[in-house]
Amino acid sequence: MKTALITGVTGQDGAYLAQFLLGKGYRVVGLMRRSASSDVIGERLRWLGVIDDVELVDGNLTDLSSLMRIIQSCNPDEVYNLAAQSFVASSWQQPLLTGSVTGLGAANVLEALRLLQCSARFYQASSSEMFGKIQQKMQSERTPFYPRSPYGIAKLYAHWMTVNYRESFGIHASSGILFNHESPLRGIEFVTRKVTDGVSRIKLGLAKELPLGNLEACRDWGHARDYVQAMWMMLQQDIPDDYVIATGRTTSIRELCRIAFAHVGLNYEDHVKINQNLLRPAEVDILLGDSSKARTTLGWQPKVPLEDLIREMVDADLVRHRDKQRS
Ligand code: NDP
Ligand code: GDR
Repeated sequence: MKTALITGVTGQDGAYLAQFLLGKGYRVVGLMRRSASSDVIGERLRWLGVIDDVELVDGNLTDLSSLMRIIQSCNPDEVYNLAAQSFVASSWQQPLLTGSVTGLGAANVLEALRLLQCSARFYQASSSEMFGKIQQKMQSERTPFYPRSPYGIAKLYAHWMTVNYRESFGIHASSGILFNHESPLRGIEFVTRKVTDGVSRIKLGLAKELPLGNLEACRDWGHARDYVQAMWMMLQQDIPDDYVIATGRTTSIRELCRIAFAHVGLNYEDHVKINQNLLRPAEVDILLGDSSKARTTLGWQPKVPLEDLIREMVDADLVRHRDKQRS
């Protein structure tokens, strides 16, 4: 039985990846940071029905000693580094923390593997935010980076550390440059979930308006369940490498709103209100990924179209709010 260690196991991707690896017969160890709200922190793992099957261990990405102890005791075959301060907007409010966790945190995991001479394969959760102010119409592994936020800059550091440790120390380290991926388990602060939650509250008469920022930004959105499979596929390759994971279709926030509101018979223009405070100091206007390398080499492809993803998210939020109303 293979052992996988997942940092960020309580997040959206961590939960889906844990479920996927358990399904493949892995022993899954999840690094969880201590929280005063420990009753809600495993909510996503609970939602997927896997919380009792994951071995949760106490640690923090900023604490090298905790990482070393955990790696030593669980002796993983694969390490997936998904933990991060992952909300771009917050990275301007907490730039140093974002650098410590999202950037240096990845270096801590790589250092722990190196110091312990652990031969585990390593996955780094890199991001399309590294492309930022795009230098090519479609972004691939060969597109130059131009990050536009402290988050994007921290991810770029972590990405190059992954490449560097692969080249310097022969670590089987791969970096997945994933474009936006969403699901009913997406954090409520991200725009897709904010919209689907807002739509369901408006539909149920719990709210009238939905405040949003820039409606013209475009993103390449896929389903998180499809994307965690790509992470695993990368670590099954003999040779570690970097891969863009994306759908190849880009859609505006405005169109996202139209689809989500229309699903419950509403017109977004009656409810969406622009709030200038939600605009970002520097925006990533458009992202569009070219994942042909992953499609050819890994045999990966996205399965869920955006319309189905948004409908699934709205339906899940309707159920959540109806359940809350009943209790
Ligand atoms: P989430 O924000 O849902 O999850 C982040 C996870 O990191 C949570 O489990 C969180 O724990 C944990 N974490 C935060 N700080 C620390 C810390 N100091 N020590 C240990 N754990 C910590 O992110 P996603 O699941 O959406 O994304 C997973 C990874 O992929 C992230 O690195 C993200 O930046 C990256 N990424 C995501 C994309 C997306 O579209 N979703 C696209 C490209 C990259 P807690 O529950 O305690 O907060
Ligand atoms: P992003 O995701 O920054 O792409 O990072 P987010 O959903 O936060 O923003 C996407 C776009 O929507 C615009 N927007 C708003 N965003 C939020 N959150 N709230 C709003 O009210 C709002 N109105 C408009 C934003 O300006 C932006 O253009 C996500 C994260 O998961 C990162 O961790 C990951 O690396 C990247 O995706 C790829």
